[in-house]
Amino acid sequence: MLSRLAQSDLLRQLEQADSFVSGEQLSGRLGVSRTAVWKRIVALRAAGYGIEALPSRGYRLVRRPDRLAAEQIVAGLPPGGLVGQRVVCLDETGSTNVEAFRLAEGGAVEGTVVLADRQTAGKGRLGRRWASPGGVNLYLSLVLRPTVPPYEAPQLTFLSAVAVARAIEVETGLRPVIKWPNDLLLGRCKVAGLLNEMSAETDRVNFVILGIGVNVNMTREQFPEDLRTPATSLALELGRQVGRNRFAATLLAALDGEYSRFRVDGFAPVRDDWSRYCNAFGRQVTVAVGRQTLQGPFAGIDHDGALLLRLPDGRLERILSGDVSVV
Ligand code: BT5
Repeated sequence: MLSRLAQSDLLRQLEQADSFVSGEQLSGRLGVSRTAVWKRIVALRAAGYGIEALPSRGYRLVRRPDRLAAEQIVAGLPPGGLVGQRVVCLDETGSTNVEAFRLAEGGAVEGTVVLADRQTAGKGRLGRRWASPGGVNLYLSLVLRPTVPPYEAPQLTFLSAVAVARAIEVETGLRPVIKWPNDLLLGRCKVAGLLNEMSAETDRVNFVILGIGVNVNMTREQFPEDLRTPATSLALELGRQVGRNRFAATLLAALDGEYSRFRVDGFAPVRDDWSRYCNAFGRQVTVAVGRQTLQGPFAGIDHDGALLLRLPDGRLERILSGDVSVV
């Protein structure tokens, strides 16, 4: 069995070439024999790639499979990043968060990413479900091992929200809005959700799992009927399909950029970026916190990610978790 890395090296060469690349050029660039190049071509074809081979001219990529493919995602990543050092792509799993948690407990390196084509028990927050049909969306979980105290770990939710918003903008030109703390909306409809989980001791984080679900090509009929908020997908908004592997690579690159900046400069720049995607400033919001409902103008987020709500008596209330709706 050929390694994914070997396959993605070859794929990168084929992707970068406009036309045919000779077997000799490929073997030179990859530093392997022509027989080894041929074996990789065979493996890529088995994975669904259409690769034309002409004895006089070499090889040419003519078709990419529509399935989620680790080698295609890795080939789309800038080299040297931390996020995506290991990419695990599954056809089906209960929840990528559960799978990533298991890998992290077993010592998976920081930057490990688990994706699944479909989830049979996709998790939302507070025991809610995330609709996860196959063949259309992204369900992705990233293992991070930040050296921050546990109370700062929720800051990473903001980091992932900014990365998803950025990836949507770059890949589609659409302008997403972030709703505190973990929803991404297009118009008033939810297009992505985040579920971050953590393993920690009293004073240190062992690891954080950033769980991200993006509705990429989901059709109207695939949404459950009993949604809490109206929902949409990138394809429904654009009127065309969006390549999942390419979107995943753009998202992982954005996560990598945000995380490396977070490690150097801390939360402040993340908070600034997050604020630019948030349209709730000054608007009346209600926040359901447990059984209590609070209402007031949205006054931003605090240095640690807490939502700031101006109460009728003028006090600023800090809220660490809850469900927000803009009135
Ligand atoms: C979330 O929860 O928004 C977090 C969703 C996180 C999903 C990812 S997928 C990869 C990783 N692995 C997992 O198992 N989970 C993460 P919450 O704010 O609680 O929203 C859940 C609510 O959104 C549900 O109760 C539904 O009303 C609605 N919903 C369910 N599926 C949806 C979908 N695909 N698109 C939009 N809304 C949905």
